[in-house]
Amino acid sequence: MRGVVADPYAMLVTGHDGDRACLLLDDGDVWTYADLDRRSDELAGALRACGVDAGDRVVVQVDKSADAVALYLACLRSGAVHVPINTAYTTSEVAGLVDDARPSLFVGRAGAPAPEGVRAETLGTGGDGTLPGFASAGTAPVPRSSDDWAAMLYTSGTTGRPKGAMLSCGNLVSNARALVRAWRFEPDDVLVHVLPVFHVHGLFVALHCALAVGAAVRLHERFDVDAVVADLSRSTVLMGVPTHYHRLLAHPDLDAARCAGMRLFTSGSAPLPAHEHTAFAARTGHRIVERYGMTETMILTSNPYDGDRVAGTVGYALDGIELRVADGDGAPVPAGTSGTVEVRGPNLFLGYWNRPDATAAAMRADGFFVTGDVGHLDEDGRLTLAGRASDLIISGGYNVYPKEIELVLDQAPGVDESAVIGVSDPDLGEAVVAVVVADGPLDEAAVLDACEGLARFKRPRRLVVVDELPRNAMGKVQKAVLRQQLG
Ligand code: MLC
Ligand code: AMP
Repeated sequence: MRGVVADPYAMLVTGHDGDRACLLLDDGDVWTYADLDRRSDELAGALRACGVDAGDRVVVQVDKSADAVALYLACLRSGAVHVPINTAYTTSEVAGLVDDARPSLFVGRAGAPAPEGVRAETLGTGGDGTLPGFASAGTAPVPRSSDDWAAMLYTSGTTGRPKGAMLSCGNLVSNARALVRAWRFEPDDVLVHVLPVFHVHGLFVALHCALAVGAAVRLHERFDVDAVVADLSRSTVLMGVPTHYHRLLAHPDLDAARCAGMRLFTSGSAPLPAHEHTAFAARTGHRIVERYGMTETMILTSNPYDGDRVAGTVGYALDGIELRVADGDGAPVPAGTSGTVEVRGPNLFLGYWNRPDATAAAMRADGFFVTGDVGHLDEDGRLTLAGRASDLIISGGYNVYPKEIELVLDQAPGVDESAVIGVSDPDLGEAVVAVVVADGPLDEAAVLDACEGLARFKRPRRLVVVDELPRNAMGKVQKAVLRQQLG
């Protein structure tokens, strides 16, 4: 693939008629494709003025806005590496990521504390940012090929230490093309965009599918269920996590008439409960297309656009992606047998930043990546996921790594040891619960205070004190037992 032209910026922006509507904003403002190109050009000029060269990393922690989209595109345009991070991360979490990424520039929110040791600017929502603006920078887009590094998204492992997954221009372009084909995107589509733009789902899957065909995006700055229901009658596509569908189903105005112009609802990032799939179909007449993806691999499988959309399954491998379910040695297991999902194709990331050990540990000799997800294939290649090899918690579509929280809890006053698990939650899918063994009198408020350095979505919703943690013969904490007891 080396040297093959793969230009995400051209695919997303300049490949379309500049007069077409591109971003439809909450305040009624409309950005055309020409507007988006102009603003991305200005921001590319600003990046250059801040000393950012091609290949440099730009860590971005900004609120969702049209400018945030343009800043991502400015990175693509100037050959810089876009490193978006969760807006919920605390100062200490941001410092850790900046330390790891070693960016040339950090772009944060106006008024938010800046990390140390790096040039820091802000992107304002109303022209109040410090990132220098240029009327027209006239920066020619840097030519890109498929192996060029485009973006880095942080994801953790069982150690709880975040790793930067390096994604290439080829990853972005090939996955967008495969999804556009699979989901039949057309220029007349109008996508309701409710996802954050710091994860694969909102940034690449949702945004790319629409922009790759010159369609329009209704950019919701946050998920407001009333605003989303109102938009359904003037849009064609919605992509969400299961929590979004759970909240839509609780809305009294969700019905088939309102969804008459919609042609596609997709769900992913976490398992969609089969009963919600059924309830949504009964209410709206639409069967949600559930798909499966991962930061390191982009989207891997999808239920079919035509054909059976089976609740509780994640469908078939996308065009060009090889998928197998294998045993512990990477040998494929027969259909119907459970194993680990492994994948190979143009969607596969470049590796973990500065972590050749972690990259090697996740790869088979024949180039397959071991996802860590457990499932089985049917005779006809349809994948059903059954769980994960690791004890990763997915809460509202955000990944929470128990180890990271356990390390904090173990330092809290009065805590001897801890185990963090996800318990079933109707809204979030899984909610974070901390199980602790005390080594003296335990002040629960003090224990929760010790978690202040963690983003709020990671903090335990419940604290359970036990005399001892259940362990197997090897001494390993049996989280499945805890989940069963507390779920
Ligand atoms: C917010 N809160 C959460 C939470 N999101 N708590 C647990 N889990 C979550 N996911 C908490 C906040 O800390 C706050 O708590 C309170 O809820 C209200 O915050 P909010 O910002 O107003 O929440 P809300 O808008 O309701 O957010 C819920 C949500 C959001 C579902 C809209 O979590 C979301 O956008 N999730 C999508 C995640 C996503 O894009 N995942 C894709 C990963 S990519 P407090 O204590 O302050 O009151 C990937 C690959 C693939 O996995 O396949 O797609
Ligand atoms: P992330 O590391 O944030 O990219 O999260 C990827 C993980 O989300 C995958 O490894 C799966 O465990 C999970 N995931 C994504 N889509 C689905 C889905 N449709 N059903 C079940 N799990 C999913």
